[in-house]
This record gives sequence, structure tokens and C-alpha cells, in this order.
Amino acid sequence: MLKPISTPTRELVNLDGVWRFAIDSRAGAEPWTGLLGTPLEAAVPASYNDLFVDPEIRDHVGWVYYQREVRVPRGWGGERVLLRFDAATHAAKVYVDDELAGEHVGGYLPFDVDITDRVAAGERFRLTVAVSGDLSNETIPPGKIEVGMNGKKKQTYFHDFYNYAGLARSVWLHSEPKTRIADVTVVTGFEGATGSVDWTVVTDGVDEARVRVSLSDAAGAPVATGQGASGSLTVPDVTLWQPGAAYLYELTVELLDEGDSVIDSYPVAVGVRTVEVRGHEFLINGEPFYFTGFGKHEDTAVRGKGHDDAYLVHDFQLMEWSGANSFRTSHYPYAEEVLDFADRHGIVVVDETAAVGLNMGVVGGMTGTPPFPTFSEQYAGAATQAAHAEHLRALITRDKNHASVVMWCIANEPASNEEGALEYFTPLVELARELDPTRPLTYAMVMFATFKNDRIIELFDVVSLNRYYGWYIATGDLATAETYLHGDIQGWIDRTGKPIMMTEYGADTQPGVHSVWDQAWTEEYQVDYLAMNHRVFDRFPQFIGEQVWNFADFATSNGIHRVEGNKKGVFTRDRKPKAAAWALRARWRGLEGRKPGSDGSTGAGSGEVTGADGADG
Ligand code: GCB
Repeated sequence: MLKPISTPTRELVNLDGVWRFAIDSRAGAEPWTGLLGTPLEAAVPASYNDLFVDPEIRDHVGWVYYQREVRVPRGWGGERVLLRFDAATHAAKVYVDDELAGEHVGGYLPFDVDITDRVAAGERFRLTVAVSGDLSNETIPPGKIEVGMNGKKKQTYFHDFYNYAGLARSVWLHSEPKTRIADVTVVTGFEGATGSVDWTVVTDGVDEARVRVSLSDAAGAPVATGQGASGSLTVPDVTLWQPGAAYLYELTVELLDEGDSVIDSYPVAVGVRTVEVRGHEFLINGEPFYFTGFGKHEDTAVRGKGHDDAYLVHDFQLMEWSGANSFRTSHYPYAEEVLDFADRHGIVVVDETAAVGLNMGVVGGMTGTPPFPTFSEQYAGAATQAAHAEHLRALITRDKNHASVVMWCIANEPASNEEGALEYFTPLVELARELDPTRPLTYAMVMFATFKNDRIIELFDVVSLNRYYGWYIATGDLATAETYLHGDIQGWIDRTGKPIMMTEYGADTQPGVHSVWDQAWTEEYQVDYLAMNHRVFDRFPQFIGEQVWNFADFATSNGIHRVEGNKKGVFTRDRKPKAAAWALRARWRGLEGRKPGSDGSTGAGSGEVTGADGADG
């Protein structure tokens, strides 16, 4: 399923704007039909939760309805006509006039609904989209709906970020030729100064041999051409896509008829680069790469998880300002606009699935003792695993051609220490490797999963640690925290010999709160906490990167651990720097993708703390 773009053979109409809106109990009987009788209107793209003042809407469990009229352009007769939803969180039913035209489950990835036989060129139709934010043990991420003592349904889930719902990304009406390019996969490489671009094209409704491809450079000058459904193009004097120095070629794929006229045409941006894990190193273009940056969220005031190009540009500006060369799409796939931007600006992405909360241990709090086994039919059983596999497939299908994406993160903080974890993850890892043999795999590891009890690291390429020594453990005691952290990292090195990075470390910080002592929540403590972590990281040559939790403060569900959301942001929710932002900038701006100390100055290998044991959950 290719992203809709305007090409010589494809057209699109953007359907973003203000739509009629109602929650199910106020929309009339189910199945709903007709015009929505509602005074409310909702912005698209945006999560609906924070748009209105009514608490019934904010924490609504069940379906909500969005509705608008759409006119099919009159020139589209004879074309396939599709609706494209860049995301409907977490499930959708799409109605054309009063008829159900398509359904989809999965909140952070796109889907198309083919409405060719339901609409006519030049005519108008009423588009209604039912969207549900509900989470269960058959969804990714998982959750649970309970009925409270007041008789109302309540959604619970096992991640801290707020479960925003709705049409958070763009909606499109688009056309494709009936005989069409259905998919394109690109794999790149290089030997010396010569690059290679391997292509595979899947077509629909035509003999595959009628494919023509042509590669042009960033200035539009032709570089190479080829024929057929698959093959390899040679790129003389290749300019590589590099972190911090993006360079994109364009591969134009064309489908030809008998007389060589173009039936369909689709361009793909191609960054020529390689990614490899060798020993304890993470190599991009054969060079050791050191990740600096953040775990992020798609999260802003009022629009919730709604995509916003202004925040996209500003967030990348702030990342560049702070010297970040990378981020993780914690804890779900981000809007495609984000990856396109990263491709164009040379920012490296760890692309994560929405599999967050596969861990009953978090319910046990700091003890990490689950009330029942995570990998069981009571929680993450066969249905969850099937949903996870489907989601992984959709993610890799969508993002496989992005040069910026260098690694797949299959889950955040699963109960990898529990029985059943190996059986749960083995088929998922096999699937990911089959779909994409080129990129390394990782998962972000929860504190309770230690080098002594984790059961799945051998399946993966990179050890990614989420660790909060000095925050959740040894709060306010950075000396003890430093000893724990050192022992933990050393333990992983001894067990695996794999590259190790920190995918989460952070301290909640209320901007404007200060202290001369090591006091949690102060701006000074966040700075000192990060400095302690960096001191430890710099001792280990096996350490390949640091991504602070979090880029910015973000909304969470109600809870006693959070005051107006998670405050581990280095920037506030409205993107003002805390003191830690300046400290990170001072550290990262000098590194430029190199490991601290790799220039022979301070850092790697210079550690003096030894022999400490990691915390054992
Ligand atoms: C974690 C989670 C992340 C939370 C964070 C925290 O381990 O992966 O989603 O926001 O901790 O701040 O507690």
C-alpha cells in the first residue's frame, strides 16, 4: 500500500478540516445512519479528547463519529477511487453514505478503503467514520475495559502516556489507475565510490515485465535506468545518505503498456546507505555510529496526538539545536511526514511498534511481580501475538524504504524476564527478519528484565536499556545510582557481547524548581542525573548511544505519579528548554555521531567504578 502522492497518473484531495462530530451515545441508534445530529465539530487531524470541555467526551469509551461531505473530482471516471486514513486510533469503520465500505484495526498505521464502486466522478457523497479508542487483549497496544461502580465503562492500559483517540493524521481521497504499481521495495549498498539500488516492484493487473525504473540525483540529473519487476542499478560516484548529511536520489517507477505509454508512475526517495551490527558496533555506511537524542511522543496541547507540521519543523529544529542525531518513535509508529522529514534532514530513526505494555509486572509496581503471567491467555496470548504480527508487518511495509530508519524496535518494555517471552517473540523476530533482512532488531528493555533473568536478548542485535537509576531506584542518591548503572551495563556486556544503548533514562523535572542539593524534580537534579549517566556510558567502548527520556513533557492518564503529565521532558510541553537542554547541547554538539572519548580525549574506557552488580528484579 503506497502512500498517496500526486504523480502524472495519480491525484489526491486532502480532506483535513473541521468535521461534524458525536460520541456514539449521542449519535442515535447503532448501526448509525444519516446525517449526524450534533452541534459539535472536530478538527482533523487531531485527537478528539482535548478539543472539548465535556469530560464525557474526553474519556469516552466506545465509538465516536466523524462526518463530512466529499466530492469526487469529475476527471476521475475510470480510475480506482480510494479513501486513505493516515491513522484512525485505534479502530475505524468507514461509511459511504449509509453503507459500510471498510473497517480497520490498529491506531498508528495507515489504511485505504477502495470506494470505486460506491461513488461517481463529479458526484458528492457523505463520508462518516466511526473511530474507537478502545484497547483490549486483542489490540496493540493492549488494554482492558472495566465497568465501574457507577455503571460506566472505564479504559485501563499499561503505559503512562494518555490514550488519545480519533483521526490524528490526515485523511485523503485519492485516485490510482486500475492497472497499477502496488508496492516498491528498495535496498541500497555501496562498494568504494559505486553505489547500488536494488528494486522490487509489485504490480496489480499487468505483466510484471512491463516495469521501467529510472534513478535521478538530487538535482534531477539521470543516473541509471532499468527494466523489469526487480533488478539492481549502479550509481557511479555515489553520494551517500549520512547522518547529519542527507542526500536523496529519486527512483521513478513506471508501468508501461504495449505501446510503451505510461500507465502508472510512482517516485520513491532513495538514500543510499548501509546499516550493520558488527561485534559491539553499530555501523552506518561502515562507520561506527553513536546515537544521541531522545525518545519522543507525538503529543501537544489541545491536538493531543494530532499531527502538526509546525511542531514537526520546530521539534527537528530543537533536536538539531541540542545536537541530537537520532530519536526513537516511542511508543508507536509516527506519521509518515515525520520519517520523510528525517530522510531529508539526516536524522536517524529507531522505528518502534505500538507494542507497549506487554508487561503485567508494571501492575506489580516496583516489585515487578505480576498478578498473573503476562504471556498467557489472561493477557498477552495468541490473539495479542497475532495482532502484534499484523502490526509489525504493516509497519515494515510502510517504512521499509526510509533511509532514516536504521533499526526496528519490536516492543517497549515487554516482560522479557517472564516465562513464555521466548515463545511469544521468536515468531515475531522471524517475521521481521523475513520482511526486512537488512535492518537490526531491538526491543527496549524494562528495569525488571536484567542480564540475569531476561529470556530473549539472544534473538536480537542490539541491547536497548530503559533504566532509571537515580529516579525510580536510588531516588536522589546519584552515587548509589552510578554503582547500579555501571554494574548493570557491565552485566549485559559480559552476557551478550552485543552493542548496548540507553533508550530511556530521565528524571521528572518541574521547570523553575531549583536546589543546591540533589533534590528530585529540580532542574539541577535533572542535569546531574544525566551527567551521572553519561559518566558511566563513557566508560564502555561497547556503548553505542544515549536517548534521553523524553524530548518534551507529555500528557499521561490520571495517576498519583504524575502532576499534569510526565515531566521528564528536556523541553516543556510547549517546547521551552529546561536547564538539561543546555547541558545536553554542551555534550552532544561536540560529538557529531562519534562516541565520547573516541578522539582519544576523555570517556570510553576511563571508568573507575568496577564490580557493581545491577539491580536484580
Ligand atoms: C518507562 C516507559 C515510558 C514511561 C517512562 C516513565 O519505562 O517506557 O513510557 O513514560 O518509563 O517516565 O516512567
